[in-house]
Amino acid sequence: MQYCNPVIKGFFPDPSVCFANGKYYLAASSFQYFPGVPLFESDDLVNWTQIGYALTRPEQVMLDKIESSGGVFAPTLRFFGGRFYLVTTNNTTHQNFYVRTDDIYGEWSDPIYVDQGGIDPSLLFDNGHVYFLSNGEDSSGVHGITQCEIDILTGRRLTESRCIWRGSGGRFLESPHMYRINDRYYLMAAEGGTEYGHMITYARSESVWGPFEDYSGNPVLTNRNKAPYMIQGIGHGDLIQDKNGDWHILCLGFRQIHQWMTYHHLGREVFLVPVQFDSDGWFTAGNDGTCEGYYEITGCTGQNEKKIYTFENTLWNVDWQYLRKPVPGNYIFGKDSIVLKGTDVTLDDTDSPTFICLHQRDFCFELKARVLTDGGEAGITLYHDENEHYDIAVRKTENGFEAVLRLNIGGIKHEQAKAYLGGGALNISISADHMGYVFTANGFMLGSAYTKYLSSEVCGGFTGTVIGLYAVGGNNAEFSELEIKYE
Ligand code: 6LW
Repeated sequence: MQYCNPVIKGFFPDPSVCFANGKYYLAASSFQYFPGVPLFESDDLVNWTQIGYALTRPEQVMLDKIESSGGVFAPTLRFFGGRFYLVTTNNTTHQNFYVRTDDIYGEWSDPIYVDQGGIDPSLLFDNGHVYFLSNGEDSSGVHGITQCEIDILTGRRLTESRCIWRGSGGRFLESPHMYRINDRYYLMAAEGGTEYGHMITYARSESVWGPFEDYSGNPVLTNRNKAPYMIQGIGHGDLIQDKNGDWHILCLGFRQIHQWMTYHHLGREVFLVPVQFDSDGWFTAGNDGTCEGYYEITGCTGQNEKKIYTFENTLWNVDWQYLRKPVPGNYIFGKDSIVLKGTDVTLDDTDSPTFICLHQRDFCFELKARVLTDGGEAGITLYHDENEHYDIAVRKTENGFEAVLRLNIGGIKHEQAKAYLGGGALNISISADHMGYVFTANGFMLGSAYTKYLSSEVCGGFTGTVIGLYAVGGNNAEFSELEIKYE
């Protein structure tokens, strides 16, 4: 069957994948969002359903008042001996740690810290040993992919941290994963930085400590010379063999808003690329080392994407996320509605406003929602970070309630339009395509805004656009009748 990339749309970067109990499981980065590390399951590597998060308790990860794009960086998900392990970095506190669980649908353990620096930690379980890899400096100050052996029960280092590979020469060598395949060790990594020059490279060795021989065709996968193709930034991936014996890389990439507009606002998404091993045990990926939009796969019978998101067909603890360290008492969950209690913390603060979001999953959607507030301000925000967000809301002023559209771009705060209302209720619609958003209040168009100002090229950082419900100002705001319908 032919499938279409990306296989997970929207801001779910740095995918890592494992196979357990007949299913595939995938983890992604989450930065300042809580709960941390979204988890997905799949029967066929093409259709992915979110099942929850690994870091569900504030005690597991410090996100309080952290910078945007700080917090939880690239995770690695592994399954060994009936147990799942999820290793990641809190890049704000510069700590590498892992959590574990026997039930991926349940709670994960408290963090177990590993005394090795760098980011993008990974684990290899091999022959009674557990190796911990990250990018960074080894004990002698050599920079590259660094490895030590650990005691998996305690996280204690059993060896020195040693640099085992310095990459193929690209900048930002990161995302190491080691695999043992047919008695060889394959070390795959990313280079070039997570932008247009991003790429995947690898080397192999007879020993887990090297020396590693570089693949002569590196980079094995990149779209860096594929402009003006819509799919760019391909890199940071994990290798997996499917149930039919075929190999694939699940990696990140992003979709530009237009062939000649090098902006992406949906964040880095998940792409599935076929891998072929040759008779000498070297592998190639994609089409001459590039990632395309469509590939064939066996063992998959159809690609079924969820097109409509409502309060009724999403789960509060599976699909929704907050910023940083949310105050649980400010969220009252209903079956088909939610009440948000606004505080003084606003969307412009690097703190935890009363805010709950879904990721924007594709370019084109029609959103509808109803909000009723007894004061303050409440509405919907298309949010990239505290500096760049578009808010449509109802707010109370001295003269009564009004609908407002506020565009925040790099410190510029512009109120596009205001309309006086008879009360605190507002029907909001947002219509989105590749280029822009159109905002409507009670059937009247308030204004529009470009998607490109919510892009990573404008805003910087590692996150993508999310659709947030929010309340500010000591109010109670009820949201109901939410529908986000993707094209
Ligand atoms: C991540 C690094 C990267 O840790 O971006 O794409 C960083 N690669 O490997 C943040 O996602």
